[in-house]
Amino acid sequence: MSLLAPFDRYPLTFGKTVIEHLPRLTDAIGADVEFYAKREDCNSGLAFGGNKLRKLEYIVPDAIASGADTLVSIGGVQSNHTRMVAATAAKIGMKCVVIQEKWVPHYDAVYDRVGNILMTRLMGADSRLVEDGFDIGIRKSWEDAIQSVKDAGGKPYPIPAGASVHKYGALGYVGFAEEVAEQEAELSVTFDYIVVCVVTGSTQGGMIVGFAAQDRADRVIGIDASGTLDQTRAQVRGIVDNTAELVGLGRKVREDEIHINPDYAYPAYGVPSEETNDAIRLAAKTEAMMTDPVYEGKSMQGMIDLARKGFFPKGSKVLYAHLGGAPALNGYSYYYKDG
Ligand code: 5PA
Repeated sequence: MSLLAPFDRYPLTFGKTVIEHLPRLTDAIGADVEFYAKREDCNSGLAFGGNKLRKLEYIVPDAIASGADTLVSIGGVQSNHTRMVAATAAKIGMKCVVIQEKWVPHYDAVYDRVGNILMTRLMGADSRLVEDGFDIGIRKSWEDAIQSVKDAGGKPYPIPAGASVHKYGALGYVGFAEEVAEQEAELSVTFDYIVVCVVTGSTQGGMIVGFAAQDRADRVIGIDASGTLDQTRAQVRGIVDNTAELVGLGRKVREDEIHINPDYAYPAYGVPSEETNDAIRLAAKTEAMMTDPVYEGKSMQGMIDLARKGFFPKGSKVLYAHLGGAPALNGYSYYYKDG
């Protein structure tokens, strides 16, 4: 039985996400390892979708039950998460306030006009730009936004960065693990590893709890894109413990089941390295699969590099969790003007 049976879910996605074989990327990597992608980036018709919608499906019932009229959240200028909160608010008929902090030292001329923030504004969210730098924790600017909704006579429903340190934030990705097991049976494949980008932690945290129920959480390879490893790891640990308790996993997840690789977050959160850009180009040229310079490009880079270094034993099947994020590419046009 599903660990999620006791929880309400408000559908925002199309249903099970496609698992796609990546034969040309597999050949180009040339490591005798077979690559597949689970396309969380194509999971919905709501404003280009992505991982946050799978999380928000388990948060919306609580938001509606609370009697709130405004979703309040936070992210960077090109946050995918705030785009998805704005989309959810539009879809369920609530108002939306999002704080967008200067998380990234990046100065493309139209960075605050295109991609995610453009869609966020189009969907009617009140998007407030503030100067604070990168931090995945609870921020004063977010608390001020919550207060401002109350002061105006509204009823806010707070959603933290990445929907991560929310009681129900990781349930969606517990469901991901169950879905993978069902699809493995349908497709007659077994994946030896799952590669996933990690920043605020509830995507990987949920997966760890879901795969722990199948005794293979140690096969979830998190690739850090935050550059603040200790804080991210502590946040994942907390999310795993709370979620394991919430779903009744029945045991504590061990430290060796939480795998986060810090080697690909350089030079900084939101700034791609030359190797990140090469990985983005390779996935685009071989599979027409778009990855972004903030998140998925870094996990793609990590997956390619780990494969070439022999981290995955020969013959392994590796599932890349593609979490979305491509709209941010528009904010980085200078890097890709020549492809
Ligand atoms: C994000 C997050 P977690 O935050 O759950 O660890 O997921 C990392 C991640 N891939 C991976 C994409 C495309 C993402 O958008 N994005 C944040 C945002 O504000 O968009 C929460 C940071």
